[in-house]
Amino acid sequence: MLLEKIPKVNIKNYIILKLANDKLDEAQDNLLIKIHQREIDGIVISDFLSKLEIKSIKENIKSIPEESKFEIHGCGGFLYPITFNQLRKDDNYQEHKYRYFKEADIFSSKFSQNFKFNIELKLSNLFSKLSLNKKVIVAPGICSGSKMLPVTIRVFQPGRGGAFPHCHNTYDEDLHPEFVNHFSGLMKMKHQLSFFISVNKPEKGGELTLLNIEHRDANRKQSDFDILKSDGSVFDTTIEENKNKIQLDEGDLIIFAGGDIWHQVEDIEGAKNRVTIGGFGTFSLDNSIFYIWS
Ligand SMILES: O=C(O)CCC(=O)C(=O)O
Ligand SMILES: [Fe+2]
Repeated sequence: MLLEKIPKVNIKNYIILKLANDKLDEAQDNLLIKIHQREIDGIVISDFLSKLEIKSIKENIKSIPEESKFEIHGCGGFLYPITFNQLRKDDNYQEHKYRYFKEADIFSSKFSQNFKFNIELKLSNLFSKLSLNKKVIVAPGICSGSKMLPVTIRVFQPGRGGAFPHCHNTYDEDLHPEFVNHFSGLMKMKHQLSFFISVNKPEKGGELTLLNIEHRDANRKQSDFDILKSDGSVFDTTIEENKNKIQLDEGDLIIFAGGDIWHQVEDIEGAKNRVTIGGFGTFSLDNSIFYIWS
């Protein structure tokens, strides 16, 4: 199918294509490369997970042990397991690294089996289709023989502020050099893609907002909500004109240029939590593999 023929999500400043999961074979294009090279900005795959698969994840989330929940600063929610974002160059690095790989083992061997379907396999098949049959591999871990997590579960509570603005191209400044070296020897860390599936849709709010600003124009923040542009001015992330909001239905997956585009999660309203499951992906240095991790 020609790119121009694929329907788009209706937002102002970015091109996000929308494809139904059962129409994927018609796309016949390396859409992941097109996002990576920014010919397009993202894709929504509607009904990527069935109602039954969503139900099974929701059930499973209830059995997450309290001590394995990793609290997210600022939004009152938690992650399961701990994510690679916590492998930072701070005093907690060794502790977080130990916890990450221990939990990654448990997640792969026990927790994700309880889903009653293989989420890793489903994602690999999807990303392979979207890249004209590239090999899709969960990135190897830092310790020999270990593997990164393929996905993490993110639970955000209503009225706690969503997720602060960020873009993932800035991560090599925050992550521990051991980890940055490991990853940058394998893959193109800059311009990495983000993906997630909506598992529990909030009653209102909780949209993914793509801000009208990219890493090339601003590579750091001034405060939780303010992004400092390279020209010294401040980009206001709270005004509506600066936002492109995307709301997913349960079972839909989005993949977007989260390395380049500054983005945030809007505050959640109503009684329901916002639950997503997702990770990150990029090409190997020689472009032969699409690596995923979380
Ligand atoms: O809603 C989510 O799961 C995370 C959104 C995000 O910041 C990302 O996918 O990079
Ligand atoms: Fe993100």
